[in-house]
Amino acid sequence: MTATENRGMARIAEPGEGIGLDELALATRNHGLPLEALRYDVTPPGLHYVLTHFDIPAVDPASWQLRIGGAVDRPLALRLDDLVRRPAVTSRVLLECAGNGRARLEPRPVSQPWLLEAVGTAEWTGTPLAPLLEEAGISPAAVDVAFTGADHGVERGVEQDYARGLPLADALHPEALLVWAMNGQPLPPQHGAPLRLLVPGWYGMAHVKWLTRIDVLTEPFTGYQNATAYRLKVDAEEAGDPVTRIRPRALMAPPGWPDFMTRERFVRAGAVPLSGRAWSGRAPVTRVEVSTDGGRTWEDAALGPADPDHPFAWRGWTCAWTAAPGAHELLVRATDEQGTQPVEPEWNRQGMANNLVQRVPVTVLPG
Ligand SMILES: Nc1nc2c(c(=O)[nH]1)N[C@H]1C(S)=C(S)[C@@H](COP(=O)(O)O)O[C@H]1N2
Ligand SMILES: [Mo]
Repeated sequence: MTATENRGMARIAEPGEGIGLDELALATRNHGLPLEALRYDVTPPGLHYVLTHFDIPAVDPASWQLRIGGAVDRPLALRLDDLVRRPAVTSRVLLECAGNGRARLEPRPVSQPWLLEAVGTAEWTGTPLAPLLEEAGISPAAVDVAFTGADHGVERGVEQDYARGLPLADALHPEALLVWAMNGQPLPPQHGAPLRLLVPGWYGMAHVKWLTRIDVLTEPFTGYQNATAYRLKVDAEEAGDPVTRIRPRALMAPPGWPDFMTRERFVRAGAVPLSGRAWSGRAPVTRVEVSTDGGRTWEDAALGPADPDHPFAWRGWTCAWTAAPGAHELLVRATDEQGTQPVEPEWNRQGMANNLVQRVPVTVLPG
């Protein structure tokens, strides 16, 4: 197969094949949340994960405009000043990349090789999308809304602007925002300056960065990032289901201290407080459980109260562990109103929406 043909295909790693230089190049551009940063309610600047398919585009905020068009009565062209003058809301929202956990799948889909760190929670400030669409006058025949970014590239042989379609009902949801600030500061270049879409509860790919165009469509959007990428499918030929809302997950801030190379953890015997975060974008989290014996037995963690002001943020949990000397494997799993995280991997060929439980090997040293 030629290199050009090969670029057109999603590749699955051969059995035992290690992470390649192409995956390493992606991993150094797209960094994750260091898991110890789970301690912060709001992820501090620079610690939020980043995922960018192509390059961070050069966007001049002075000449930048957002165009709203397609099946509308009155197309709009808005400058950043026009948007910032509109009613503003600040929303604390968790983002998670749909590829989180991909690197542990076997066989491994060759792509951005996330372990578990493709997550973060920020305070996003912007204006609700629905009133802008209503002002433009949505065609009664509208079904989808397409959001296009200023970034451009080639993915599996297809040259494209990064663009995603969203069902009209989701675009009209009062929580969908056009945001220009993150944690009280102008959006940083890597997070979509000057403006990005925010669709609370959805996996990361829906939150289009460097927004330039919004088009109301009377047919379902068939762009690459909806029709080809972000599909849950096992066989290459099947159409698969679209990736939408975030499945439940809990993560633990790994306790104790790490080994520099292996990241193996060490603690001293005795009382070891365990803590972390839990979330779901599809239903409220109802329970978090911890296992300190490799998944043989589980106990309930204390789940922090749901904050009605921040329904799309993560929640804290804590669990007391009395650690005895020896090797242990810690696990944590979340349950929401629709179900529990799987302990066995659920494979799909793009490695999407994989919410397999986290496992943290820990060596307990004599106290
Ligand atoms: N224009 C544009 N928007 C984009 C992307 C992109 O490559 N281009 N990546 C998406 C993906 S896959 C994710 S997970 C989130 C990541 O957002 P963050 O980098 O602000 O954490 O942005 C989404 N929005
Ligand atoms: Mo993503």
